Amino acid sequence: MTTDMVVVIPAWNEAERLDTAAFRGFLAVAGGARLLFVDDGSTDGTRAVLEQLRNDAAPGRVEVLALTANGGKGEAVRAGLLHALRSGTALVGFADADLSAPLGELCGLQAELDRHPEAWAALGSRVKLLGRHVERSASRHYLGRVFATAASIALDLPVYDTQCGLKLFRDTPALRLALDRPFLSRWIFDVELIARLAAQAGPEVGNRIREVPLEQWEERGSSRVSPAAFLRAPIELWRVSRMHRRR
Ligand SMILES: Nc1nc2c(ncn2[C@@H]2O[C@H](COP(=O)(O)OP(=O)(O)OP(=O)(O)O)[C@@H](O)[C@H]2O)c(=O)[nH]1
Ligand SMILES: [Mg+2]
Repeated sequence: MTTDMVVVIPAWNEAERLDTAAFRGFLAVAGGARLLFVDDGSTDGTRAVLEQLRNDAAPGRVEVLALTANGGKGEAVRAGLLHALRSGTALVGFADADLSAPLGELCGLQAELDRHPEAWAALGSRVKLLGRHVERSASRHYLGRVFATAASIALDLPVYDTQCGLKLFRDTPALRLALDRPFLSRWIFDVELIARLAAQAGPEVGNRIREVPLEQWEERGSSRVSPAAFLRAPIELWRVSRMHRRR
């Protein structure tokens, strides 16, 4: 794996479930890749757990960005990606703190970017294929598929899984432009990010944004998406698609 990668991990009240051993294991095998945790205004012991992880790691391998107020996953990821880009890195990605997708899956995403030098982004995709280990409860799988299909129609793009929590990007002017203003929504920011990149890619979109089926994805614990956020998602999707079509 390249040494020139920063992985942003948004963390909101993750003290109980954060698998620090797994993060240490990743750092041990991942060359010089760095982890940037964004504490999204947690009110539990997340900050202390993250600072301990940082202090135990080799200098510079783990950084903690602490946001004073909870702003939602989208803004936490955006703040982290911008911070990482400012620090200078060839590749920047994000992953969920629950490690539903093990960080080793980043190898597959990086290999895809290596194979396709013209690509801006490699998006993990949770496809239940024989021989892969993609485990989600039936309800989350089917609700997720309904939303993903609606998102694909809204974007007018054959994208299979907009919401997968593992994504990797090259540092490009397109990415920087896509991150230069806040997202409209807390939970479907992935759709907005893809829309912003797609608008810049035009007919080249399939070469610029590539999806990679993950080898492994395992649902961890209960979802943090509140019922209210779930009900808001169709309205947010409509707003995003309206803005996307206007561009
Ligand atoms: N729920 C929630 N998560 C946040 C927030 N800010 C950052 N996060 C982080 O966003 C990531 C996604 O949260 P998860 O609880 O894994 O989401 P989930 O419901 O399991 O979603 P899937 O795993 O995609 O099915 C985690 O790393 C959270 O810590 C926030 O305000 N609310
Ligand atoms: Mg999760």
